[in-house]
Amino acid sequence: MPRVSLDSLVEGVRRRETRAIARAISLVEDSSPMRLELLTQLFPHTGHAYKVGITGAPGAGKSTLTYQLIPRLTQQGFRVAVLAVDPTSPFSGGAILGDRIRFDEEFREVYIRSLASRGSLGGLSRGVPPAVRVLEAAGYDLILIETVGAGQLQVDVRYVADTVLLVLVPEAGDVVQAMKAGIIEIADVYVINKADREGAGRMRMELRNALELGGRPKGWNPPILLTEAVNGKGIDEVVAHMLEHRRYQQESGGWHQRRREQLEWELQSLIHDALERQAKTLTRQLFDAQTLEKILTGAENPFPRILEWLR
Ligand SMILES: Nc1nc2c(ncn2[C@@H]2O[C@H](COP(=O)(O)OP(=O)(O)OP(=O)(O)O)[C@@H](O)[C@H]2O)c(=O)[nH]1
Ligand SMILES: [Mg+2]
Repeated sequence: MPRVSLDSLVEGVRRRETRAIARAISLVEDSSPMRLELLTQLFPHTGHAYKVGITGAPGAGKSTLTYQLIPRLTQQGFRVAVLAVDPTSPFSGGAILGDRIRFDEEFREVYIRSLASRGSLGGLSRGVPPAVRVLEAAGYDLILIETVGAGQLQVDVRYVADTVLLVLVPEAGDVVQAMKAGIIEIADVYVINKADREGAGRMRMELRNALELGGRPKGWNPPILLTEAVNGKGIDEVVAHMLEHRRYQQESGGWHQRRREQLEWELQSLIHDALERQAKTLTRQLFDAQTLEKILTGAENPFPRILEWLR
């Protein structure tokens, strides 16, 4: 893209034009060097948004909760955007699309975007930090990031969010599942949604016990809240505890530490993507068609070549 159109793209983002934002996010989602040029220009306008991760098993009620949070946060003066990290699973892909339409109709001021999967599980949320920068440059100051259930992806949310909400449902085994996925330790606020169903109170106790056994480090004591997202019940408390967690971190110095971890993770992801591109080229350089044939017949050993390159 020529310089002029990159400049006008940045201007469009700064003016909060929906099309420019969408275009910019697509550009930074891609691992081309172009994304770095765009990020270079956006950087001075970024870094200020409060990022909230909403994670949990498929169908736990993350989107419904998000839908309930938006008007309350807007009322508090936040300019809200939503990123839904979509693992393009046949179960959730449609749901996110459906959500989008519903969102778009009701909240015209709110920007909603799903980020596509790029294959590998670990790479799923790598598009999030650059997309966040685009949204920040556009003036959004609270970004809700919905990530669906697979283990690594859920855990990665810690590196993109300042506050992580874990949405559980009162079903036998949900706490155990979350523990196995390694998500229990990283949540800052626990939400037991669908509290209209039986067993929510029991689950709260079960979770509290699990957390005590886990021996969390001293400091923030994560609340366990009951909600009925479909009925809007308990949502005000979620907002209050979310913002309380932000305040706590800012006062305790945890904020700065966490931001540094996020930054390192973001940069590592970018470098990882860049190296991945280089790996393809390098492989072809080190191993041309003729060499591959030789290796297949056993006439040549491939590994010393890589070793030599490493040295
Ligand atoms: N009974 C009950 N149902 C709820 C509640 N909250 C959400 N649901 C329903 O649960 C279903 C899933 O809700 P979603 O908000 O789409 O869940 P999600 O976690 O975003 O789902 P994925 O994005 O597909 O992982 C929907 O049918 C909701 O109406 C609740 O508090 N009680
Ligand atoms: Mg959803």
